Amino acid sequence: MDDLRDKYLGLISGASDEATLEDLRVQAVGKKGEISLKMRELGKMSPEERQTAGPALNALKAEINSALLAKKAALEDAALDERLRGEWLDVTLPGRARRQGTIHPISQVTEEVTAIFADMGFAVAEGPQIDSDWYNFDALNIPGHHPARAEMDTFYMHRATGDNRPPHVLRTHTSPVQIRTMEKTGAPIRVIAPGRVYRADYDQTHTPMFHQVEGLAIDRDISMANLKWVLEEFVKAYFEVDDVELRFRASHFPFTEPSAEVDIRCSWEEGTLKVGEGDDWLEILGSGMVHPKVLENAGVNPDEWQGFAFGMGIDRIAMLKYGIPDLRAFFDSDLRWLRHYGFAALDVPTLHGGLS
Ligand code: 2U9
Repeated sequence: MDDLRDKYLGLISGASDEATLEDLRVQAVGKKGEISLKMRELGKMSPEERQTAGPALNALKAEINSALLAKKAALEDAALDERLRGEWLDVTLPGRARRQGTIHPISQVTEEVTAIFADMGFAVAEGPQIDSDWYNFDALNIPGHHPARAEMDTFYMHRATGDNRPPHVLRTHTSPVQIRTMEKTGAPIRVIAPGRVYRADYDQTHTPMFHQVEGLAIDRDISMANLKWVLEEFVKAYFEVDDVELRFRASHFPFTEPSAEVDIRCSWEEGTLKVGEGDDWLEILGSGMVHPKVLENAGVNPDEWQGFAFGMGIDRIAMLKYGIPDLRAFFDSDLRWLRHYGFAALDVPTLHGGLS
C-alpha cells in the first residue's frame, strides 16, 4: 500500500494537464483501478487482516482522491494565470481618438424647424413616400390636365402592362401627408410634415430628391393674420434674430386660395446673409388659405372649418442659414464636407438650449 501511495502521489504531483490527471484517476481509483482491485482481495483475507487492510485501503483511496482534486484545482489556477498574463492591458494608457460622425445639416435643420413649430403647438405628421396620384394630385385640387402635374416632373412608378389602375408616384411634395392627417383625425389640426420629396430635375439648384416641410392649421376661424404671425415667429426663431419683416406677394397654387409667396427683408454683405435688415428681399416659402375643395376632398367640411398651409424647402433654408453654397454637395457623402458642415451629435436643438 505504501508503494501504491508513493507511486500515485508522485504521478499526480508530476501531471502537467487535466487529461493526464483523468488517466491517473481511472488507473488508481476507477472501477478497475489498482485500489479497487486491492479492495476485491479483502474477501480472501482473514477477518483480522481485513480489519486493518479495509480502513487503510479506504484511507488511501480518499487520500488519492483529494490529491487528484487539489492537483486539478492547481492546474486550473495555473491555466487562468496564464490566460490573464496574455490578456494584460495597461489601463493607464490614454484613450485612442476615434473619428466621430456628425449630424447632417438637413437632419439638424429638420430638428430646428420641428422644435420651433412644436413650441407653437404643431405636431409632426409623417406619411408614405410612394403614394397614389389621388393623394399626391387630385385631392390637392390638381386634376389630370392641370399644368402643375407636368411642371412637377413627377417620377411615376412602373406598372405591369395591362394593369389599368391609376398610377402611384414618388410624392412630389409632402402635402399628401396633410390630406391623410385630415382624413384620419378631422379638424381642428395643427401639424407640420417634414420629409423627402422627389422631382425629376437635376441642376445647380435642383436635385431629384430634396426635403420639404409643410404646415397646416385648421380651425373654425383661422385667417391669413394667424399665418403671418406664425411665419414671423418661425423666421425670427430659425434665423435667431429679434426682428424680421415679411412681405406677402400674391401667387397661385391649386391647393390654396388666396395664395402668397413670402419674402423676408435681408442684406447680403460679402456673400453673408443678414436677416431682418437691408434693402433686399429673400423668398423663403409659399403659403395660403387651404382651398375649400381640398378640405372637402379630405373629408373636412369647408362651411365649418378653414385654415392656412405653407411649404418650404429644408435644403434651401439650410443653405441660407449655414452658408452652404452648393445644393448638390448635400448628397455627395463627401467626408470632408460632412465634417465641415456637420453638427455635433447629441447636441439636440431646443428653443431654450439654442438651436444651432
Ligand atoms: C394641404 C393643403 C395645402 C402647402 C403649400 C406651398 C404653398 C409652396 C413650395 C415651397 C418651396 C414647395 O419646396 S418648394 O418648392 N411650397 O409654395 N406649399 S402652400 O399647401 C398645402 C398642403 C397641404 C392639404
